[in-house]
Amino acid sequence: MTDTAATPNVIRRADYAPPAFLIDTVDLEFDLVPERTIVKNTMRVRRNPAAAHTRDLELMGEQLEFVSAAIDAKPYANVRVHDHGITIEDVPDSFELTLTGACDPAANTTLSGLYVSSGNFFTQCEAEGFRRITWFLDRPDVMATYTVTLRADKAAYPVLLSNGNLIAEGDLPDGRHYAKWEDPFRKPSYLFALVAGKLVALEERIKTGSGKDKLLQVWVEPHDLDKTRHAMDSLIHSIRWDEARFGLELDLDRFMIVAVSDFNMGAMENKGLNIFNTKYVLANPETATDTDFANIEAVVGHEYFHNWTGNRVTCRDWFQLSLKEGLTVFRDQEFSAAMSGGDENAAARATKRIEDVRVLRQMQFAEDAGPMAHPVRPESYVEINNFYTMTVYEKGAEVVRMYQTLFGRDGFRKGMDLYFQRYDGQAVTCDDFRAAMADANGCDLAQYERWYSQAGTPRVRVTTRYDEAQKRYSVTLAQDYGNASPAARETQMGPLLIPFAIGLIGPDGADLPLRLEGESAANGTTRVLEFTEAQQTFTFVDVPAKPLPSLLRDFSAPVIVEYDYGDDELAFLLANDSDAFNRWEAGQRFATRELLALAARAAAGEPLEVDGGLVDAFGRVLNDETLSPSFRELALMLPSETYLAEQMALSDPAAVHTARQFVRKRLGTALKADWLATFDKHRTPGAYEPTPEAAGHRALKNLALSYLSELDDPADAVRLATAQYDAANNMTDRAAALSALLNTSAATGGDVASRALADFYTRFEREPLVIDKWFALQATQRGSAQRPVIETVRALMQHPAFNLKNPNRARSLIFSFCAANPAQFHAADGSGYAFWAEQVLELDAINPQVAARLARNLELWRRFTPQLRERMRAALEKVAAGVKSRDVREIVEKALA
Ligand code: B3K
Ligand code: ZN
Repeated sequence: MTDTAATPNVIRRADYAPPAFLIDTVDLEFDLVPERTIVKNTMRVRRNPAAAHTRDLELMGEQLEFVSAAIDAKPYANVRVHDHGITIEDVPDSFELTLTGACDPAANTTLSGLYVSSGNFFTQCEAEGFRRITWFLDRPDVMATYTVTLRADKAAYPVLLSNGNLIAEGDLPDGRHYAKWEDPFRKPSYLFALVAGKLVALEERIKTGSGKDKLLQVWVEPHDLDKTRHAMDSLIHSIRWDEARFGLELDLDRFMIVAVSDFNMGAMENKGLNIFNTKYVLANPETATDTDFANIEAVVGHEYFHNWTGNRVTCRDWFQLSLKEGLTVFRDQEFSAAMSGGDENAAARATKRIEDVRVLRQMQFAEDAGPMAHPVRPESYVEINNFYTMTVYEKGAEVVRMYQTLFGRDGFRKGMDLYFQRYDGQAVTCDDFRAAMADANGCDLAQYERWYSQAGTPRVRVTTRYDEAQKRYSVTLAQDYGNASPAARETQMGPLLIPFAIGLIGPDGADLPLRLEGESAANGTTRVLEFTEAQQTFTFVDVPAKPLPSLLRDFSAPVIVEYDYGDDELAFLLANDSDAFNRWEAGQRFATRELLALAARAAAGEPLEVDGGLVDAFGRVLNDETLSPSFRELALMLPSETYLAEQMALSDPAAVHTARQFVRKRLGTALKADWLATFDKHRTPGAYEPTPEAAGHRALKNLALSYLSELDDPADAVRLATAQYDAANNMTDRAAALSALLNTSAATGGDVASRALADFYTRFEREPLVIDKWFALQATQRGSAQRPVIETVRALMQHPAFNLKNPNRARSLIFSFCAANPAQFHAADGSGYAFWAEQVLELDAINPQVAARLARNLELWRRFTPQLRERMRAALEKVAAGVKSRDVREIVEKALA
């Protein structure tokens, strides 16, 4: 891949060229010392027969100190070391190259490459961290087999781990020791990993489906060993599920997970040696919430599933990132649905689907509406780490899910089987995946490519017509992108193939059998329409009475549906739709409409009043015992302030906050007796169990508590929350009680939370992940004119437990405030933006990847009210003027362009 002359920093998909050289084997020797680690790298290199001839070998390298070079074991002087790598001049066609260099892991605060955390060594190589360890063709289409020797002081680093199998270990002079690892599978450099330090493991031995013995280990610091069981169980469940659903077996004799507390993202799928943020490994009932337990299961699954989708078949270049990420997110979503009982139980499956769609709509739709909008397969980037996005992951997962919606589970499985049959051991493209799906199902998927190449969120406008005399019901679908952002608009070429699932509901609330014009008989009550034109009409016949359409059932495509439902129709769907997703959706539409109308009134300073129909509809859901508690909790939660603000022509977070609080209070007050009864009924006495059922009860009970905390008279909420806080045997209930107390304090201007807040800190002082929650709860609390949260946040920055260098801690305080407390962050005086600019610049000097994530928080600035918009622009310009890293620069320049 080459830079173009005009815009030297932009990498373009169109410029892909195969590597000039191939590297078949890599032998790495590490002498691990925190301030100066020596790396000796011996590679078998040859010219790539499929590439144009070049005289010199160019290898990438960053922040490395050159020590020596040799070709075929003889010192080699024709080398030039530069900022971005090394040039080995005039090389033979095939040779052994040895490069020795040094790096400084102790000083590496970027957490990319080799670094030290809590005195132990860890690596992070995806996407381009390997070049910070040694010089290499650090691109995913160069695949090699690796042998790794680690040498270190035995007392300080008793455990030495790398990818694959341990083939030798022993003592060395001067209190040192070594371990030698061999990974039999070819892999790209981004999957390399090593870990060294004082760690202990929970171990299990299992047999895979074909009867082979496997060793599973979860490595942590000694005091965390009591929090590893759930991660181990999640790993075993993942292995079993991938065998059963996709026929994919664990291919290595040993599979390791290691937890580290300083980590830029969630986890990393290094071959056989997954490295995880502690947040996605450590859990016991006292320290982790139900959500944490579920997230651990999902992330352990995700990284494990990468072993096939990502590692065995990898990406040709980073533009293909969604090939592995979209597919693997889809797989982890299906795994979590199965674990929650969703393979037998449609309601449990819908719960998972609702949670995933909520994330997609809140985060990915917003991304698609702003300056960072890009296709699932981006066309260009400045810094690849900025493209590990909601679009590549979550929209990418939807694009994979639609194959399954079109072909069914069996057809999807055929496509997956063909994909591995064709491409195992190779670095391939999104087109290759699509070809496997098309060929396995005997289908032409040419049009489907647009899902990979077009940015922006498609809109489907629906109009319907019932012909009483002919008993015909026609549904006309029209697709476009609405007023997409300029970044999205330039990618849009034509209509998409949209699988549009639909049902028709009769006046009695039951689904009607569906027969499309031209069919001989009715067939099912949900049909997936293949919608391929800009506009298309589908006609149902034998429709006895005017139905109500249930549109885009189970959210069958990542689009926005526009249809003019009346309030009574939404209430009817909320009460009757057989599609649990659309039941939830009807309630959300109803609430969103009401909330947006109220926000407009709040912005205009007009008095507020809530429609009685909404309160009644919510009351019916609350008391509907046929619905699972987890579904009721989701249906009764109002759309988030962030989502609502994005639906406004001009985002006005203060007005949205006023409207949403008003509705919360009204629902709390009007349904008080029901909330109290619900709270009581859904307690989970006895030992804590992280099962989906028990979690559903806790979620509904704690939602009741949160509505009660809105009441003018706080007595009930304070009594119940205090008792729950003191008696809790699990973190879900304790944190929910504390959150309710904080909310009541804000609602009443009182101070009923301080005792619990102080108790929480002392109780969990030695549990960093819980202290993260303590920071986050305060950063996201409701504020008031008298008590702006920014002041609390600034005070907490001075707390001895605050540490900007630890990403989890920075996220718990700074990101929580900037991204999850919109009403306070968007304070009219611009104080939130000034704080944001300061923190982005501070982080930029420490850890550009983390800084760039925070930098994205203002990218939708043009969509806000004029007063806020100008203050946001000023903050962005401040960052643009002081930024050092390529990561943050790309974000702010795109935002300001
Ligand atoms: N593949 C890693 C993400 C790496 C991010 C690099 N900035 C985790 C995952 O998606 O499984
Ligand atoms: Zn992934």
